Amino acid sequence: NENIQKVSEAIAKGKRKLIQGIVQEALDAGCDPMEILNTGMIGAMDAIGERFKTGEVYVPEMLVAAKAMKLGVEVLKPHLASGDAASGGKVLICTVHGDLHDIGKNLVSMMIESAGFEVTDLGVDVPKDKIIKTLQDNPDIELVALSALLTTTMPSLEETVAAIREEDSVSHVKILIGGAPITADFGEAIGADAYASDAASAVTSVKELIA
Ligand code: B1M
Repeated sequence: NENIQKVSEAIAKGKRKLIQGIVQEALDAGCDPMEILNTGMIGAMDAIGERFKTGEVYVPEMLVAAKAMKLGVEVLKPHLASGDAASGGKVLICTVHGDLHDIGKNLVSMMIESAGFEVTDLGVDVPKDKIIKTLQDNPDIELVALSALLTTTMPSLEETVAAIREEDSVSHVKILIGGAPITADFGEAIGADAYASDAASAVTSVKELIA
């Protein structure tokens, strides 16, 4: 599809001024919002990640692509909301300590929120102590959603889960984890309640765990 292709190119080239118009055009042409997101945007991010790995592009290129994607998601957001609002349980979300990647976390947050849950987002690079303090200050939070995008921050994710489990006042809170290097096996090994591979399955997991 030509419109999706255009979205993909605009993300890959970091066209911050053009991306919103291009996404709107794709929507106007009748493209499925999930396809624009998955094929157009996430596909382009995967491609830029590959080019980074092979040394064809550097961190600044990843950064402008990320900025373009964020702008594009703003246009997509109202179209991604799922209709069936759920219980309204409370969820805490963040990217773990040492990790600055937030696009996936933001998508997960957005989808959980639009499914009817109340989401508190602590942002990126969040130390475990801050997570525990927030859970203690907000005893009605039923689930914490942790994102990690780097193999080097998987230990940080593991430490965060362990710290939550070891602190009696918050150990009952359900834990959902995800992010590109994370697997279901890893989740099981570190004692998380669930693993989700993408934003849509994160919503399914949250519903199963606390709705
Ligand atoms: Co970075 N980066 N990055 N980066 N970056 C990756 C992750 C990498 C795979 C690229 C590569 O080499 N191919 C690689 C990691 C390699 C590894 O660990 N094995 C990498 C690296 C190495 C780095 C640096 C170390 C580079 C450097 O400085 N030398 C550095 C680390 C900084 C840090 O965090 N301390 C770094 C920096 C950056 C930028 C800041 C420039 C930028 C991030 C900007 C931002 O987020 N605001 C960036 C980007 C953009 C990427 C890539 C290209 C794209 C990430 C992205 O946004 N994808 C990425 C390559 C790639 O992912 N293919 C890469 C789109 C997003 C929607 O997908 O986040 O996977 P994702 O989220 C998905 C799922 O994973 C899942 O749902 C989402 C939707 O489907 N999901 C969850 C995510 N969280 C979830 C939580 C859940 C459930 C599901 O429940 C709680």
